[in-house]
Amino acid sequence: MSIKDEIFESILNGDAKSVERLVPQALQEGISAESLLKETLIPAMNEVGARFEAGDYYVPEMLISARAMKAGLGILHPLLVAQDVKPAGKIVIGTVKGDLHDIGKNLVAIMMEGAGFQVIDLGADVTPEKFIQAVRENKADLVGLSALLTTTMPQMMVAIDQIKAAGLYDQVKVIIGGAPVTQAYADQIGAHGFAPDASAAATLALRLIA
Ligand code: B1M
Repeated sequence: MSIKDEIFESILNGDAKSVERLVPQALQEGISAESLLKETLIPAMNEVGARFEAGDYYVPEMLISARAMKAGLGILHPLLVAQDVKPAGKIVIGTVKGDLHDIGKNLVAIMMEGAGFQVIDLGADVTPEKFIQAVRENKADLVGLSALLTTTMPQMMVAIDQIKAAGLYDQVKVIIGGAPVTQAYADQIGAHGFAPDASAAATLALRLIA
């Protein structure tokens, strides 16, 4: 079994300790952080999702796999973020109210940092009021909303409507993303942009503030 396969299996088994041991070993063997992320960590979480959908995994399995994924991400984080970059702008980011999925959002935050943004990460289950408060306090240029559930997607619209009502819509660009989110949905709810993945989100953010 290759080391990448071992990491993949460790995430499926929720074995964070092995992930913590194997990821640095893989890096030492010359495998890049980006390829570990794109070819191993993310596909492993997709497989976890497929197993959950098939009824082979339940919420506890998803949770421990998510912990193992986060352990790997934590090791890759400094390698994915460029050092000594002048701040390109400020982004307030979070997963919307009612939604606890934060791995994709964390990845977007890492890529934003890598692109030179100062990231104010509000975590998961974030109310529109918290987004608005953070935009005001930090004079943010962008707001990033993440949602992984079809049932929490409408919270993106609620957040955008409240950003409009607070008179901030002309000052901040709102970008949205997450597995069920589409460009059509972004257009429908008045987001300034949609990105399908974390790297695209960073590129979009740079374009929107240019
Ligand atoms: Co949940 N879950 N989950 N889960 N979970 C999904 C999302 C699901 C698709 C699984 C499935 O059925 N196949 C399904 C949603 C179905 C739907 O709505 N259509 C689901 C469900 C049903 C649930 C619960 C309701 C289960 C239950 O309790 N019965 C429950 C809901 C809890 C809640 O939020 N209120 C639940 C709970 C959980 C855990 C807590 C156990 C755990 C989350 C732990 C955590 O995040 N800390 C969990 C997990 C791990 C998953 C799966 C397996 C993996 C998600 C993930 O981390 N993916 C997921 C299945 C799947 O997605 N394949 C699933 C890896 C990550 C890198 O990808 O988040 O898509 P992703 O992010 C990508 C892009 O989407 C994009 O960039 C990222 C990287 O490239 N992106 C953005 C994300 N945000 C962005 C923002 C942007 C731009 C791009 O701009 C701002």
